[in-house]
Amino acid sequence: MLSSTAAVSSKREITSFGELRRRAQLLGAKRVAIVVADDEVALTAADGALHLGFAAPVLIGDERKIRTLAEALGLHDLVARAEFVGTEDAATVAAQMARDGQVDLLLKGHLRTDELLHAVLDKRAGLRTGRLLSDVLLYEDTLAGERRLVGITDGGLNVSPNLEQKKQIVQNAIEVMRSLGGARPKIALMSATEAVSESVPSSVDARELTRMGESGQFGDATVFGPLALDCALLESAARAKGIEHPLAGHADCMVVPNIEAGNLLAKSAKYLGGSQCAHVVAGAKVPILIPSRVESADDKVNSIALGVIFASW
Ligand code: COD
Repeated sequence: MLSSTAAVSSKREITSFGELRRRAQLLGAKRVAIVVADDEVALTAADGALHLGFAAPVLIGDERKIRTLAEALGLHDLVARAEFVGTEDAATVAAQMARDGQVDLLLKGHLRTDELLHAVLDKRAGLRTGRLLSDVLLYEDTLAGERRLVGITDGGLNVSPNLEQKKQIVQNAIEVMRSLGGARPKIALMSATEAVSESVPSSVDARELTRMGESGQFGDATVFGPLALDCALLESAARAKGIEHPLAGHADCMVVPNIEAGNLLAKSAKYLGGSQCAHVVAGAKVPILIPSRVESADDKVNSIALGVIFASW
């Protein structure tokens, strides 16, 4: 990944999935490895991102199966223009290609998340950087009256993070939000209450992370909590509870206490709130996309756009 303040971060903040895709288009096609590519939705998304101009798909796995499925789906242009890499061990080969700079990001196809992550985390051949890997999901939020992309982390990887792991989850979230053009991302530390209580461990961790933020450990970002959901996203709720903080009601990204909370919150935004989504795993040598099997091709195109932007940041 380029660690620069290149074009994307200097531009206006991205506030919708339409804009996310347009910004990815400006960056040109990145090489997207589809890991075990004989997957209908992943192939459809790869085709979509190819035609939108921000992906050069590299289809990895059983070449005969991939071609047969893609042709059956009518994706003839994808078959003609994609690169094929035939292998029985797609996850290992994809990680190797990413390490060697032959692909720019990975998208999970027809395999389990943990199978892909084990190849990514392989000590010798994987994509470790020494940092924690964590997933940041975006949804379109309209609670404050205008549309914007809000993050939720980590509902995908880290089951029950300790304080040190949460610190890295916050750092990854800041990077992802900066890649969207947020100059000083506002990171909310989520709990069930705004009061710190020893009997609610997430509130104690939130207080420690807030102190770290105040002492400058997270650089140019506002990190604050504990906050409950209403006070993180609604200024009126924060005001009603007397919380005087510039972040309250305006969170750009919510750091949840554990995977269950993140998973429930993200799926609520999607299924109860009706938003599309996009998500990316940060902390590895390249962005990794681990969409769930039920996410639509549109969601996966959004995730590819996010991965392209994050890879270019
Ligand atoms: N970042 C960096 N390194 C990690 C991480 C991480 N998030 N998680 C584990 N590691 C390293 C450890 O330091 C260790 O060296 C090695 O990987 C193995 O760690 P274990 O034994 O703790 O973990 P595993 O091998 O049992 O599993 C690691 C997974 C990331 C695969 C696991 O945590 C997992 O399956 N997470 C949930 C993924 C998932 O299914 N999500 C979808 C549902 S929401």
